[in-house]
Amino acid sequence: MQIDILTIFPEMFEGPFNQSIVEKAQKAGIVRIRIHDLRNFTEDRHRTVDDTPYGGGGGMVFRPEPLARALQSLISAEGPHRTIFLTPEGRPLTQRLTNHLSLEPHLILLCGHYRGIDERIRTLYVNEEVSIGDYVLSGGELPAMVLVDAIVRLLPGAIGNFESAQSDSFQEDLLDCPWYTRPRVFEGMPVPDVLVNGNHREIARWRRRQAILRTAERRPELLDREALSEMETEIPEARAITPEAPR
Ligand code: 9D3
Repeated sequence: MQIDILTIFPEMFEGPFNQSIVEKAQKAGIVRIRIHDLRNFTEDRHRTVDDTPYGGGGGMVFRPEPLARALQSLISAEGPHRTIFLTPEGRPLTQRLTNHLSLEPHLILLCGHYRGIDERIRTLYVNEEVSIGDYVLSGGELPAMVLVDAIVRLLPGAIGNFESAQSDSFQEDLLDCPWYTRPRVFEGMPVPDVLVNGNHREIARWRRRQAILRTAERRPELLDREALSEMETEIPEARAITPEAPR
């Protein structure tokens, strides 16, 4: 997969992409990530990326020409691409969207800013608008890093054991169960007996039950009909927590 990121703050990306899974995936040739400074696509002496909005109003707006020049240079003749604009007005990022995007051969990420961008760039060049949640950040750079991290770990070979990415929390709409390691008793708190008894069928049942209970308590909206019917038959406590039939 090829990922191109267009930003006015290229230095922000130096840390996160040179650590852990994303770094290893790049070294293994699973993904190629390139960061591009929007200012390199300006043609004036002051490398101006923004201008005042038509019709007045407070802020500034990214000029269309440097954006178009940059995006055109990133669109490759070889294969298809998808241009994603990170903006608070985008569709909320979910695991489902991440899964779809991980199948794309070439993503171009455009980082938004409080300044906004000329609407014609959205119409002419942007295929998808994505937000990472309903809170205000100072730019689309951190959201772009979040999106890249979520996608790259799904690419075949990026995680030693691909099974672990597939069975993750949210992949199946359930929160994770509690986990324990040694010592057997920590600050007076013992590890649940079921986990040390060695009955693996019983352990699997306990973990599933804990995951359902925790989901019912913390994120009842995640429980689908299937989990609900399992709760109703096996775990009446969870039924009491869940307020309404979800979805
Ligand atoms: C006046 C409306 N503001 C939106 C709430 C303007 C505005 C503020 C901050 C527009 C953009 C930004 C910077 N944020 C992003 O570019 C951004 C973002 C975010 O703030 N939250 C969640 N996801 C994203 S993706 C890009």
